[in-house]
Amino acid sequence: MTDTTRRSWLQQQASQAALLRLGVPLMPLLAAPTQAQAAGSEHRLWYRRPADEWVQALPVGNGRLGAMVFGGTHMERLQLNENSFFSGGPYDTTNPKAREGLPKVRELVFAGRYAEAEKLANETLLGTPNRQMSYQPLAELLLVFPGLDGVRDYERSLDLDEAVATTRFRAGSATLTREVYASAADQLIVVRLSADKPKWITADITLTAPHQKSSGGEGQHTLWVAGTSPTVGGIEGRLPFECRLQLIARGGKVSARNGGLAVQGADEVFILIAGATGYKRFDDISADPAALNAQTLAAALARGPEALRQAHREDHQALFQRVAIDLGTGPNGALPTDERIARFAEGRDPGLAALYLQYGRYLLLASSRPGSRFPANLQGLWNEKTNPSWGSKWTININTEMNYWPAELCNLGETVEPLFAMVEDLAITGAGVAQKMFGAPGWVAFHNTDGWRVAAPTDGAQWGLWPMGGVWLVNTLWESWLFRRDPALLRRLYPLLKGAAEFQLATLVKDPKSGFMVTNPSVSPENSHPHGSSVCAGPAMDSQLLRDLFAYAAEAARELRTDRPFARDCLAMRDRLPPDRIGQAGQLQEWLEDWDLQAPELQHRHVSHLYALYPSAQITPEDTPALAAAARNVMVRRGDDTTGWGIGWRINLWARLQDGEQAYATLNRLLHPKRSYPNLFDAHPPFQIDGNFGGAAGIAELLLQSHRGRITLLPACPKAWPDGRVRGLCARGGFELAFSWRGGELQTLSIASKIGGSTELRWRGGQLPLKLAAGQTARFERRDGRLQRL
Ligand code: FUC
Repeated sequence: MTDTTRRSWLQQQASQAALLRLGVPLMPLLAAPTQAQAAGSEHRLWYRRPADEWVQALPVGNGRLGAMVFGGTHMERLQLNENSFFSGGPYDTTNPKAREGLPKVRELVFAGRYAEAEKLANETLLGTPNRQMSYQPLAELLLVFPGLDGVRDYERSLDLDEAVATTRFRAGSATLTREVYASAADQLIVVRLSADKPKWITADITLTAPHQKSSGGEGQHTLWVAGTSPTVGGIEGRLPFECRLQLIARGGKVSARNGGLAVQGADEVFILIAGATGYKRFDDISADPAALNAQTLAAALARGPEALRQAHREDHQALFQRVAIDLGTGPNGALPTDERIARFAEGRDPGLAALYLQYGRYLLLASSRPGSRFPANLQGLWNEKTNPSWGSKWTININTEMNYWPAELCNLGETVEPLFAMVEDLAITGAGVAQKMFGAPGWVAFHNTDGWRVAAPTDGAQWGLWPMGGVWLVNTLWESWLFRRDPALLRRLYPLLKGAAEFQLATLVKDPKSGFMVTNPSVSPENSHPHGSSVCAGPAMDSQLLRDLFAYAAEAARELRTDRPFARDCLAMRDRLPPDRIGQAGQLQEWLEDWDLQAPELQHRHVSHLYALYPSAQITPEDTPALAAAARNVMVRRGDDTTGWGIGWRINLWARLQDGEQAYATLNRLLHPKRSYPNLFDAHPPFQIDGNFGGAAGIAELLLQSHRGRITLLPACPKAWPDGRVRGLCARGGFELAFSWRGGELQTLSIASKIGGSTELRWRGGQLPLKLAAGQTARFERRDGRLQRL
């Protein structure tokens, strides 16, 4: 067997095994390969030109180390990142003045003197300093290929299934191939240079870093650069880093030249790249990056390039291949990816939406893996700038949460692990803020955090004075419990939930007008109300988040048979929160008072008060039709023309409103050159990865929803995808599904329970209660116009 036929044979076996595991009838799902599959474009981004700009380069990542691959012919550039590399060093912005300022700010808010409240909050309630540290680029690898003539037949691609970026072209009489991947299994990035003729690899190799203090090499096969993080805003740069490479040349000659390495006439070359920092924890930077890198490279050398590649493939595919999706194909599917994006609106390329979902899964795997304490940041882990937009850190009033929306649904629960780690750290730093700034128990986090896990409010009260960042994070982690029902996960989550709830129980105050218990001060994320500020009391989103938090904390306590009085307090407080209200225009109200229509920015990108519709399920068309109609009213008023992540959120919201056509129209805004760069990175603009993840989750949400004890198949499948099939999506309650549809009608369904349990299945024209034992699969097929259990 050739490599390619062996590979596709292996893939086929893997997907057949997965289908058999799910008990899916093989015939309808293993029909003849589609056009896209035949052309191999199902999982590929590809281009006819090298990248001129960073947002044309292709990302690889192992959850900790990442590279952007430019694919130049005479010069290749790899821009490298390591996800713990932040400016500054351990620091704490807790502001003790807050204890004094807090009661006054509260009074001003309740007196309706919002602008004064905001001013005083800026003086007393913000962290000091009120700026956080930013994520930094690690290093750059440059490869210069002298003497290449007659370059032609160029193509570069990213194969999502192999997790390899490939550049291939002809020069002179040879075909040259360059492959780059980031291995989670061996914790390094590997570059392979090869040719179909011997002695064709000649290259000059240099390694540099924006924060470089020293560099060198050992022998003729190693290069390293080292330095420390920059000092920013008075926070001393103390985090050491090192990036180190090891060359393996087969044939030819290697020599040291101009601080780099020169390879002459080799048959094949491998460059192994390791990167690390001193980061151990937010308050401990004592790791030795040079020693870590030397160890990583020594272990890799001992294993050899072929073993590395195989380990990478197995590790990646075990996760990536859990989901397969086919939304049909069209003529534009055969075009290079940038052209597909430019022409998506023509409606001749349903496969691009499937690719977008799989790219979201690929990016999540590449930027969030167990073993790292850093969840996917605003740019995943890819950043070339020393002063990136919004610090390329974690904005936790939507963006970080959105990053994890596809995680469980798209069968990559493992990727949530670094988010857990970050929240565990925030529960420590946030306990300091709770105590020293609010005199409260538990923990709190506001709208942003950085690599040092800063939990105090930052930037300015207008954005930062939102004591719900931690709440939204734990509510996000709760989703993992809902999907997996893993008792170990619940035990780990419980102290985080409890601490978040304790802070809120202690700090909610009674609204003198309504008598409800509300947050004060707070904001409805980033949206100004008509009274000269965004600072307010009890915005709808806060109450929605708290309704979930208190319910989850009480449920967790009950599951774990602990803390009965605490659980009772949570439920009692839950009853005292303001309910969602419908305002004068029939809209779901954003604030306690009906200010919505007077707000200065009627099309604001944040739709915070729609949290109750998605990602929460407090509002659904079936259970709360009046509130669902009011949410819809907000959607129409706000409009869908917004930032990348704003569009990502709206796709999910339309999906929950079961409006497949509007969701699809919104998806068209995302899969458009204005909101997707040539490398399919989401454009806020600038690049922000949340839109990729929100969009991927949204595409899945159109096909499958599971909340409130029901699983709905094709709840909002747009007409543009009349026929399709999907395998491996997950539903809350520990279910995994495969299903196919034709003419928008469900044809086959296979649902497996991992842990045993009941649910209610719904599809257009039918519903059915279902109870499965652990490991049991139920299969259905449409026969005589009806879905029948086999
Ligand atoms: C919030 C959003 C912005 C941006 C930033 C990172 O402030 O309002 O649109 O996404 O986070």
